[in-house]
Amino acid sequence: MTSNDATQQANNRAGEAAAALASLSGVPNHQTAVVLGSGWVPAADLLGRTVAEFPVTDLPYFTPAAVQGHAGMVRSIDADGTAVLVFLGRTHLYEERGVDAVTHAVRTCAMAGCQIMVLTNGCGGLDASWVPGTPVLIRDHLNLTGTSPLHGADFVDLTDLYSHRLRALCREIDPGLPEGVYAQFRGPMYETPAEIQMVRAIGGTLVGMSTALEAIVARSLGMEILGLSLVTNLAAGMSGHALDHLEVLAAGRAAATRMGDLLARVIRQIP
Ligand code: 8IG
Repeated sequence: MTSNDATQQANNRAGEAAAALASLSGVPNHQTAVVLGSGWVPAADLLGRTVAEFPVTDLPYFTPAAVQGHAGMVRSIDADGTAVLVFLGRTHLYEERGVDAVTHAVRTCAMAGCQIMVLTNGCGGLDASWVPGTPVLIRDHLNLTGTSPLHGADFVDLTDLYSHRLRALCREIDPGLPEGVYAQFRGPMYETPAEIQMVRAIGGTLVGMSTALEAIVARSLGMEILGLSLVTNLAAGMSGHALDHLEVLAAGRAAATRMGDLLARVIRQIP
């Protein structure tokens, strides 16, 4: 692997966090990792038996939660024998803590032993048939943040970044699940209608402020990735009314059961 000092420092810090996690949770290794984004946190309780839970800030190099609806907790779950590491909330690029803060949780999951990375988010949808509360499998992404989460000449292949195998597994569980292409913007502003037209023109069908940078790092560390979006609003200019963060949270609460059931079944079937 091509690596440099910055990569090594980020991975060393994640190694420290993983060691603290093992000692605080009493679980030496985890198998599957889940990041729960906007709208997905209410699904956490449906995933399995909680073995340990604490604020992410109990682990080295994590920063406090900055957004309503992002609890900033980490939970170790026993899902019928599978050790699942769940982050309730994430750090976003728009918090201006840099790309290493954005991807620290993903690196920590890899150092904790996870080979599967499940990334979830709440997002806007460009397909008018996706009513708020529709879950969508991420098939591919467009990184429109203007930045990279990798350091140095780390030439990572992103073909089949969002695992074909894991998407097929999800569709076995929930055959109606549509697929989309997720465009990550830096945020924190939502898009203009013109930007949504641009996304449509270049093949995007979902818009959000997370996931792509995390998926890139997960791939660079050899993990297999599943991306799941919850469409919580129609993208800007499509609904005839303005976007509202509270609307986003309400759509998540309403869809929590379907999301939780899907995730609970997926994490049991993967390993
Ligand atoms: I939830 O419409 C949620 N997050 N960029 N655009 C962007 N992020 C979002 C949106 C949206 N909805």
